[in-house]
Amino acid sequence: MRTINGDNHRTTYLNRRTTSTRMSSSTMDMIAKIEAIPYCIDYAKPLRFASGFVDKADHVLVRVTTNNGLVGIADAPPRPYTYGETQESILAVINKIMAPQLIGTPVEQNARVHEVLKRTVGNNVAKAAIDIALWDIKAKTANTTLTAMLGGYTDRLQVAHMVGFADTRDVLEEVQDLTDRYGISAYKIKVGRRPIHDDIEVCRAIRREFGDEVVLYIDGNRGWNARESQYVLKALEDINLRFVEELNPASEGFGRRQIVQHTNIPFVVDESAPTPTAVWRALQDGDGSAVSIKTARTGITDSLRIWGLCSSGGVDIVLGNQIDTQVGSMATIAFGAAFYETSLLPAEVSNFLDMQDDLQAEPIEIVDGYAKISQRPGYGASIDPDKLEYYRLDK
Ligand code: MUC
Ligand code: MG
Repeated sequence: MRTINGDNHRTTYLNRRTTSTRMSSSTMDMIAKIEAIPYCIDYAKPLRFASGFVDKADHVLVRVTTNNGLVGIADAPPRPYTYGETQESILAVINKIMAPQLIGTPVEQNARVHEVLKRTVGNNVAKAAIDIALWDIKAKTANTTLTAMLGGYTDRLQVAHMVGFADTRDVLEEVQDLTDRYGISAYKIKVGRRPIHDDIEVCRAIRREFGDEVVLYIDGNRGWNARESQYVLKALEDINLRFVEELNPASEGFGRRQIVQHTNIPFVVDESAPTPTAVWRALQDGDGSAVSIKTARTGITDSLRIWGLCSSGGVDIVLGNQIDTQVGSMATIAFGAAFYETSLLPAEVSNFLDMQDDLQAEPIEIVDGYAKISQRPGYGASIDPDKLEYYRLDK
């Protein structure tokens, strides 16, 4: 893998640190400012799924600045139907609770940062964004990519696209378009509708039209009950689904475990296991047999803990999509490329393609079905200032 660590680069950077007029008496980078900026960009193609729909990215851009002038960035996508957070709640919890407690904390003291964040219950997405922005700074400070800093396994990931509810004909057109334009050959189909046969037909049609090589899996977002889920698994047993995800609520304890025990297809826990502790419990209790890691909800620090659990225990990891922008997807790509176990399977990092625009200045390119990490220090988030000015809601 190509690295960006030229010696000149590093020397220049270190010189800047020792001569900077902005430098405090300490050379340590400390959190000086945390900004939470609400913005809104419409989707060209809304995504519909069993627990909700998204027709606009009404997100929060989180920007952390250090006393030495380094800046880390992250995107926070509110998902009320999954974690209870809204754009307003993310702004409030960052501005009123998290930022005041974190200002002055050295960036390198990750454990201290998390002791502070832990004092606030829930608010997964707000916490994750602060964590990602701080890791962006850590990698910039080390003048390396986040991927290299974490593990450096590869420089690209195969892409899986999430396909929302639509008529079979529209779904086939969408898949054909993504195949032709980007070479994408892995698809997660949103299911969980009634009548059940609408979803069965869509899945069968994709397998029939696009062949055996396409990686196909389904995500029910808890839309069905255990009996309906069992029925669908039986009806689709000949189309080689790679995974099934959250077909019914995990709270249907007995029914969920029956499904997981009786299918050969790895059952992915996503919204039922949004923290490392919940993942551990879900695996122990038999609520699932594979795990979705979403950096938008577990940042880098807790995603590392989940990767540790799964890679040690031989559990498949899918890199999930929180209906992320390019900035959010870049964090997922950077994390996923760091490890063998997170780069084995296609990663859901392409749904920004359905947005009308994006804040990211250097767009992610998907070529032959793969997305590459950015070679810039950090994880590659770069904000176009004019677009931010245009789309921000707090002017
Ligand atoms: C997914 O995998 O479930 C839909 C809702 C949400 O929170 O994430 C998305 C995708
Ligand atoms: Mg899911």
